Amino acid sequence: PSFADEPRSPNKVVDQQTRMQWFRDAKFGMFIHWGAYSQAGGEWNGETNHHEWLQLTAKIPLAEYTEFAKSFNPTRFDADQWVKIAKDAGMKYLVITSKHHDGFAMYDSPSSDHDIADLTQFNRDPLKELADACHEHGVHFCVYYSLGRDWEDPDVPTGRGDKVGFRSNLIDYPNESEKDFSLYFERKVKPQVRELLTGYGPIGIMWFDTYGLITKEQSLELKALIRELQPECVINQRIGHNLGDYKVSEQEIPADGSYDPWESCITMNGHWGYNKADDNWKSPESMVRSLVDIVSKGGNFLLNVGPTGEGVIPEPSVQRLVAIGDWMDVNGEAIYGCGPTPFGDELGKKVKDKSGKTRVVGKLPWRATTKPGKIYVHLFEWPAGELSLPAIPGTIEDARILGMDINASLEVNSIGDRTTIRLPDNRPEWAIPVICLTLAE
Ligand code: H79
Repeated sequence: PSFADEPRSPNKVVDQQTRMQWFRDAKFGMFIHWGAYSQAGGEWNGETNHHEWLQLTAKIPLAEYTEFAKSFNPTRFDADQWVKIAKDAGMKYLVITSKHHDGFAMYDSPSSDHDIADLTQFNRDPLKELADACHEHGVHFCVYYSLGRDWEDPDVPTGRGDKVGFRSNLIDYPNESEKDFSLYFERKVKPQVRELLTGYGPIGIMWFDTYGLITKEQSLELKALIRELQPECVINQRIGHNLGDYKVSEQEIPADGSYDPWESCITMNGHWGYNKADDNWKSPESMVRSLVDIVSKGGNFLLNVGPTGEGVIPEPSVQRLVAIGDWMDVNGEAIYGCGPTPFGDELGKKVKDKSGKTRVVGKLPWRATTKPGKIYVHLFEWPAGELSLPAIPGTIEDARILGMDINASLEVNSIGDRTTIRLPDNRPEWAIPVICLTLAE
């Protein structure tokens, strides 16, 4: 595919619309939380509820965590296989943790010795292998970078949101008055962002996390650096100060799609990083439902996997991705390149209850997506007999269920300002069937 082969053009001016086009069309991506912490599988001293925050939640001093990181040896890691799993699920981009809050870089970083190359026996660069596999398979390669937290760096102040005494940085570097975020920014952030944008080919997104401590000047400088090195690279809003290209929603789907563009990042069970004790897996159907809900509100779905310390994507995640891929094989045309619902009534209304909390009431069990000449109605429940829709912006030429017999056109009737679609008695055997409405020119 052309985007992967095309060399980036430093300093070229790329307008926002052009930069965001692939992202808007892609809709579905894979988030990968993988680092030294993955080895523990969430377990430390008998406690099993840890995750990518292990260093902090288990209160491990930096020297001890560094020793632990040295044994990271993901011999079963196969970049090609990971990218194939993502691609077969219908995912168009992949975001990998290049450095999480522990400050441990998952690539050979010349500006830091707290990285996989300097600390471990694993004599490979996972990021390079993933970047190459993505580019070969036509998947946009994207990078997560923890900006506001780095528990290895002596100069990152303890953030307002962190409980005092709970934070690793505070354990190892307790003297707050000696910390200077700008030293960290110059010494580590800028060099590493440059390394990522110059050593791994085209980067689809620079996905920053936690921005509480960065100044507006620093966010601007970081943005300018990215624009200079890879003008086509998309930047998420967590670069700080509202300077990103799109907004991120974490572990939730907004009630409506009032931000544009936006993305929801969500886990498959209760954790981002690998936790071997967490069997609380979401069903494939609920994840397809989330994807449809998000796309009907104009957003993207970034769905997370947490590979093991050996480098294996857990089997329950793989199984679910296969099932999602089966749905996408039939219904992908109602997802990719689609815009939000032309209706809106189905999303319900926000109301404030007595305690002042906002709730959404009156949601309907279907979602709609659209592209020129088409409206797709995704059915969360199968209505008995017929489906009643609000006024259609156009005239329906044809209605049919994606994946069903191509001759099975459905009967459409207009009654007042509503449209009804007669459904066959036998529903399709798969969950969330999609009705494709073709509009007259
Ligand atoms: O990378 C994932 C999280 O580790 C990261 N963002 C996503 C994508 C993240 N950084 N900050 N936060 C999430 C919000 C803070 C959550 C907390 Fe907690 C809840 C901090 C303390 C309570 C989770 C549970 C982390 C420690 C205990």
